[in-house]
Amino acid sequence: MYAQMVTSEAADDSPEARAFQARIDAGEKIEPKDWMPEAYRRTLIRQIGQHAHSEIVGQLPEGNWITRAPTLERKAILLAKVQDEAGHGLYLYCAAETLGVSRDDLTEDLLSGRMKYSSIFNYPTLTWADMGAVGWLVDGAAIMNQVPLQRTSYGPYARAMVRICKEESFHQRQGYDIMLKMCRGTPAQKRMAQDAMNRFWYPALMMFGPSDKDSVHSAQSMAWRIKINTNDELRQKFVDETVPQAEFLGLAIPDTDLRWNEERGHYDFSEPDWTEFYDVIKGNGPCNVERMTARRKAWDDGAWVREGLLAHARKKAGKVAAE
Ligand code: BYC
Repeated sequence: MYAQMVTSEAADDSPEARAFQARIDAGEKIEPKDWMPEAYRRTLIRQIGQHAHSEIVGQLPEGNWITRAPTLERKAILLAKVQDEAGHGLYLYCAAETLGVSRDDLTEDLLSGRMKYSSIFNYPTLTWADMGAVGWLVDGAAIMNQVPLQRTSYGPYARAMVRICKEESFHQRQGYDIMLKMCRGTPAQKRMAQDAMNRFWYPALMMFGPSDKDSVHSAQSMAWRIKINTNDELRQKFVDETVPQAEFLGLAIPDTDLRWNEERGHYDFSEPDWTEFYDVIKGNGPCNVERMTARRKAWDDGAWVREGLLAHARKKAGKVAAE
């Protein structure tokens, strides 16, 4: 299990590593068959694998509302969005496989708790307005993080991100559209929208990861251009872009310290509760157990499909060898 090996990004000063870093610094893409430091490969597997798991687990909170969408049109849109998330997971697992890890190993590492997935999906979706808040804030935060990743140094990851970002933009717009309808609806609908905003604001800020001073991997990942921006840079950008959108909706951001700072040219805002964040990523969030139970069940229920496909592939390979 490779997850146990991902402990540190050991410094490598070999001539190969120096030539590799020169390629990164020149903005070249690294491709699967190119030489790469072992720690670069492992960091990518960790990040791409966690990203893929997030897309797959991320289907659950929204899947919860497919049967309860208020109109046929909303249901069709939500269904398409959830299917898109499955597709994103598959592109990302394919990108991870080019680094020599199997999808089964990655799944086992997710189900055993050795690999993480985004903290945000451990929060419940309690009302239809949450579908608006998830699309607007969660996909909005995801895009903020993923647009720069289109320029990440590893070719297969960068190319997967191009398509994912196109689809995430549609997801964000559909979420905002739900919020707009609710905010212009009845007072009860507006209250639901505000309640969703109140519950999702800080978990959305947590999606960018711990503050820079506590981020373990950022420095090395940025030197390798696996990450393009720091966690705090992207969080700030998200706040700056989201505040005017909330104002347009007439929704209050649940942060009494939020205000425009003329000198910095940015909004000042309160940090999320980092104790809660670490608790959630350790497995103690409101829905961690439910999410993993659902994924385990899907994996176990799908065993016969995997076995059937493998038997078919083996039979076909045997036939080809005999010919
Ligand atoms: N949740 O050193 P740091 C989506 C972990 S979903 C859980 O800053 P790094 C979508 C981190 O892994 C969005 N864990 O780490 C899908 C590390 O622990 P390990 C998914 C988190 O990697 C469906 C430790 O904390 N997007 O798109 O440099 C519907 C220290 O952190 C989180 C991606 O995955 C978190 N929020 O930076 C809608 C984007 N944050 O691994 C939407 C790709 C941190 O040492 N990933 N941790 O045990 C990244 O850009 C980076 O991995 C992160 C973290 C910015 C998330």
